[in-house]
Amino acid sequence: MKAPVRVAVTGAAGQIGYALLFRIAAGDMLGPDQPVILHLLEITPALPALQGVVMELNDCAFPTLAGVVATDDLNVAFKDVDYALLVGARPRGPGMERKDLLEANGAIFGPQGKALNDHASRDVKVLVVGNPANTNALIAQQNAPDLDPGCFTAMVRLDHNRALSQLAEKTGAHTTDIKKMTIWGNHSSTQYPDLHHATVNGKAAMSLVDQTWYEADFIPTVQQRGAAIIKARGASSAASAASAAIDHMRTWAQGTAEGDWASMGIPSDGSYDIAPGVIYGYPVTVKDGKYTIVQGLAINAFSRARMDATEKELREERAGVEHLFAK
Ligand code: NAX
Repeated sequence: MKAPVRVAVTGAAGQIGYALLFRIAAGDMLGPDQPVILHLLEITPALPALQGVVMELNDCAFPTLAGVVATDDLNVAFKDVDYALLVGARPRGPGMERKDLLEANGAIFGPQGKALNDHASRDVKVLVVGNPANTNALIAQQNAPDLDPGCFTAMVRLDHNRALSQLAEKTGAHTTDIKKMTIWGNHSSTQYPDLHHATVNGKAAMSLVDQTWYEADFIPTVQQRGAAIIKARGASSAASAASAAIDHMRTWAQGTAEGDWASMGIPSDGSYDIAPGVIYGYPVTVKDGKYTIVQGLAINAFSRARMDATEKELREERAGVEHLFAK
């Protein structure tokens, strides 16, 4: 067994938290030889429920669970953490405008960014799941001036996995037969799931499906999948979101397979003419804990228009939260 690492999870008593913590503790995220100490953050009223979750975690007697810290104090939650999964967020209430939502989440992710800045490991890997995930990640990053901006990422892996599942079903393949799936942009309905570079058993995905299915079926199904789950289940995606968060962190820690890539929401460096700084979904390869944007992909006019539309939304969101950035 390796020395334990510290993993913070916020919103730990919520429904994604309940699907996530047991898998992290079981070694699904960092491997069966990597013990973890969980740092669980909740708001004060949820601490009794969180205690119940801690009791259950202990009752699993996981070989890879080396300790649990449960707290409502940011400074305790992020002390020396190597990984942070920021799940807890303010949901959109009735009549709430996007501006109010961004503002309410700013009040959560600004202080969390500052606490990570002050207490976390210097190469902490931060994944924001709580929506609006990309812009929440930006707010946290902009309140953590002493950390590398690249420490902050947002989750588009659920969209990536949904796209794999749709394409696998359409082509009669398994998701593991598909390589080079890409989600560009925002984790919102403007995201662009791009099949132009994907392969199924080595064949170009676009040669196996027609443009009408791609445009009228595949893209909207992936974009609207979250709403479809809420309609069917009466609650938002939880187990699949938790699974995607595990995938995102495992890829970041352990790397991408040769000949494949993953989609991650990361700070734009201007690649593919996306505004620098916004947290944008890109295809990335990962090696030794560092992600690199896949370069040189041919972008046709269809893709360009969709990549620009989701970038525009992210620039607008950024303009709405700039006053929340640390000076
Ligand atoms: P729940 O409402 O079940 O749980 C959220 C938990 O966060 C609650 O226990 C709440 O007490 C806690 N919380 C709220 N403010 C907090 C704070 N300041 N510090 C610590 N904890 C806090 O929501 P759940 O279904 O678990 O979803 C969590 C977030 O994930 C939501 O914002 C949701 O929109 C987002 N999602 C993101 C997805 C993605 O792909 N990026 C997909 C799934 C999900 O919709």
